[in-house]
Amino acid sequence: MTSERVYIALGSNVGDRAAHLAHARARLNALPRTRVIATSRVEETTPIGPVAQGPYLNQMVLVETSLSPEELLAQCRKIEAERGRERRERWGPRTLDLDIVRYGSRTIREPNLTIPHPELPHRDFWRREIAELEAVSLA
Ligand code: PH2
Ligand code: MG
Ligand code: MG
Repeated sequence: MTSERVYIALGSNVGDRAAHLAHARARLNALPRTRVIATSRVEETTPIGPVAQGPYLNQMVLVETSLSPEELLAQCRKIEAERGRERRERWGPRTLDLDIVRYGSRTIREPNLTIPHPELPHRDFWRREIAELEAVSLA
């Protein structure tokens, strides 16, 4: 069974933000055929996009998994739901967001999943956090 290195971005700007991120890290590490290899530092970031909302805590997590992209996406949605995530307006405030940013070297263009994540070129903090994790995993 081959596993892939997958970068998952965590974000939260509602409620106990640090607790939501901690829940996501623990749940990702407990998924079948999956383990968390490294985590970036947590950063507080200014909200991006058209909706007025509070600041985010963001963090990048590097996992190794043999779940398929679709299986992993379904698990991420489940973890979001556990923290009361509601899908209302696009780009609006959220208790917990898990975005699959990179999945090995794969390119995926499905209606519900685009990899690499289309926002990657526009989010300096994601690129900074990935660079941090690449440094760790080469050490
Ligand atoms: N996520 C959004 C919308 N805006 N802004 C920041 N700073 N961080 C995010 O993770 C974020 C955002 C939609 O997913
Ligand atoms: Mg997002
Ligand atoms: Mg999302």
